[in-house]
Amino acid sequence: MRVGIVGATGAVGRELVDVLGRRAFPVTSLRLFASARSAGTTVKTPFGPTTIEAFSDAAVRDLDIALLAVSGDFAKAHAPAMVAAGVTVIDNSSAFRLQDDVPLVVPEVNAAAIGGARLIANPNCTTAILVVALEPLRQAFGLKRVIVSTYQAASGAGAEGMAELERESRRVLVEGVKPEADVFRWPLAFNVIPQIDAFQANGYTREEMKVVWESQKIMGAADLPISCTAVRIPTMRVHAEAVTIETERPVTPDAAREVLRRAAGVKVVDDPAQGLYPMPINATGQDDVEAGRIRANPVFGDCGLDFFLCGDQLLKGAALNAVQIAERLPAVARKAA
Ligand code: 2RA
Repeated sequence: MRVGIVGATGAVGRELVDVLGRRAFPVTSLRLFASARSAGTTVKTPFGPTTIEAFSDAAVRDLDIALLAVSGDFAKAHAPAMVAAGVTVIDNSSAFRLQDDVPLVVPEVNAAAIGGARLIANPNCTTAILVVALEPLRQAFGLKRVIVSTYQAASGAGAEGMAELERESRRVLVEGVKPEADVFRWPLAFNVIPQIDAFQANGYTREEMKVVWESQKIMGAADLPISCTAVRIPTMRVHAEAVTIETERPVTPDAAREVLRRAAGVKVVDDPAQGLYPMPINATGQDDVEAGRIRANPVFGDCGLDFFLCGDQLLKGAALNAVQIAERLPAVARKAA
């Protein structure tokens, strides 16, 4: 397949190159697109040295698959022309996620939604990490309600967010100076910020509402009540999520553990006596979402469960999920068969 990555120099773009390589995606040619500022630079890739090209609508017309790691506005402006030119587009932005005729896909949950679509949306990182664990529990026990609190890493704001956390930490520790924020609204080093994206009229942030709307769409559970509190914390690239569910049928921690052990994309790490539970330090660079601290929630009687998730925001939350979608495209799946 002739594959292109648009936004190739960002944190997700770079990760896409790696993921395509290590999953041996059937690439006949890989082209990397970025702004004119980065064009001309040659970078090493698993498919050989590749020179970054300036993006233009004409330049991407010959691709079979375009993986977009760009802003929503950029995706809205350019994805339709790519699709019209015959390119299959997998878009990492929020531009098309809630559009009825665009599948929003986490392959472990709703791969069938891809069908013959030529524009497929990759979910928000927080959503992807959540539903990969939530859907198997929903299938096994039913879900009545979901309450999530997130602990989101700097990488959610891209390479600039990661650089800002590093710079701020240095300023505090080495120079003893209170840092000033640029990418984030407030300094992130040695802080937590209970705001990710803009506030909505209902008092939730857009990030929190993305978790609600996107999870409902991916699981095909439009009426499932979900509440989310999204918080930025000073970690580098793993989002953690504390999840409480009320199930329709009784659930026990052992039964939930067994379901999650069998779930694709989930790794159960749950031996509190040994100090084993999901942590960003271990989930970094891992494809699977770690699940642990699985325990009964007494508020909901026999039907309550609490658990904790950690997932690499740049992998399952972005690049890995996008490549997993690409692997399920009919033309790619045919080649692999
Ligand atoms: C964040 N979920 O963590 C957003 C980015 N996709 O900021």
